Amino acid sequence: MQTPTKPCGIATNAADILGKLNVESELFERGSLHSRSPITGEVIASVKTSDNVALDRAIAAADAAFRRWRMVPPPRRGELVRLLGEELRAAKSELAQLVTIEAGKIASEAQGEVQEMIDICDYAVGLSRQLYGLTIATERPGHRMMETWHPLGVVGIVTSFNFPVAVWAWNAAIALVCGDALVWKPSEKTPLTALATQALFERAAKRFGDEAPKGLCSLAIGGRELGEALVDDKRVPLVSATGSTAMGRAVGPRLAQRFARSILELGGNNAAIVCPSASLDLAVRAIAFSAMGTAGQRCTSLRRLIAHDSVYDQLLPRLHSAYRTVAVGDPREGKHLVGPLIDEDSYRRMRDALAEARDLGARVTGGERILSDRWPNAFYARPALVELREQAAVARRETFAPILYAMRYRDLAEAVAMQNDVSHGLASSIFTSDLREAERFLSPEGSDCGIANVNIGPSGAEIGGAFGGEKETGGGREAGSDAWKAYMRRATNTINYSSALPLAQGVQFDL
Ligand code: UN1
Repeated sequence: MQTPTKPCGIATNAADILGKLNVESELFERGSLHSRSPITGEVIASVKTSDNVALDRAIAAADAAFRRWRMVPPPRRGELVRLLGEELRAAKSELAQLVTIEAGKIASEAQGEVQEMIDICDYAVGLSRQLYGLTIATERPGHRMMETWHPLGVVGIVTSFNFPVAVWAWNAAIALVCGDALVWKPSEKTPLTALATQALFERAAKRFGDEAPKGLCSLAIGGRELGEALVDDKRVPLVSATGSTAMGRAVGPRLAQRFARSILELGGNNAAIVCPSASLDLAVRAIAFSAMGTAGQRCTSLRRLIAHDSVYDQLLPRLHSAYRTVAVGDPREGKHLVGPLIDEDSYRRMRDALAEARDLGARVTGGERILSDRWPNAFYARPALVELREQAAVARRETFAPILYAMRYRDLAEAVAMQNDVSHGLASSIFTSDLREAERFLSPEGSDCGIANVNIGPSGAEIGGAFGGEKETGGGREAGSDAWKAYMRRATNTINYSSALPLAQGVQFDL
């Protein structure tokens, strides 16, 4: 294993940023988890991991913190999140640089990720005054019935490398105003951004004062076993986990076994349908961003293009030209729109999928590895466009890389059936100027995904809506709308203000 001997430019930069954010250097200099930058493939830090004893302590502290935090009035809890938002605004540029260094995102997307954290904090501050329940009509005279939402407990948050900090924020900002405490296990591939985010939270908590109990939010850095210990801990009533479907398949039943709740945000195999009336100028731009952006490493990335027979031959040449010319390279350089894949495994999976498509006789362009002479341990690939005659197994599987499978359709029902004929159900889109087609796509017989868009691509959702998907995407919802309800428990209260005791359903029980 390569260890950081002499600091190179990028390592120094990561260390500088962590230093500025007051992360103690011993946390990232002498540990056993080697964080690599996908930009160069080199080790940039050696992070201290938590063992099960440390995790146990963190959960116990969070549980104790929860017992105090749940009694702090929600708008006061919102104030802590408002301060977190301020810290994030002040450190936006540094945290975004760290996202670039550790996850390989281009600067604009890394800043967008931090902006998403700020947005959810703002949203959660407003939400802290809107955690309402209903007042419900009762059949009994002199009675009132209502529901109350109470804090739930310690929430375990498991995040993935591709949105190393925003996904934490979607969960943390909402859970905190809901009165919960948190223990966060970030991806092993992105511990530095997690350390930085934790430091920003601690700054906010310090400014907030003693009302924020110690241990309210903590970080557990480690691998799969640590994640399993978090998932199995009875003191954790909810785990929100983002990652692969395989991970969700392991985590879901373990949580169900102990009747804990889960919010699962797993993979996606997202499609775009391009109809005869679509604006192709708009479609080309939207497809390029959602299929090539973030090097195809969003769970919402566009992976399948289903274009009408009458537009396919106009659309494909324009996409080929975009794929040929898109600038791939060091994400720190502003001219590049596509950065590296996260690691070698990811590149191998991309290469294998393309080989499988070639074996089927598909026309494959792109997909070559580049810049390996400059950075032998980094994995940059040209985005690949694959023209398929039919929706083969390779296209029905999620490969977390910039591969777009293009296929033709003749009528909309066929296109919608193709779009839905995959195991995932996260995001989808249709490009059309025909109102009937758009509405059919959004109707109950249309897209079966949690996100269905018209004239925009499937990726790049705002935080105001509930985010998540159906089928093997896991069914969880995070961020806006009423996703907050998953972080609280509901009590139905019936209050008798009369002096009689009428029983519901007309039951008589006279002593
Ligand atoms: C993810 O890839 O895990 O909708 C989240 C989007 C982003 C979030 C993606 N706002 O593309």
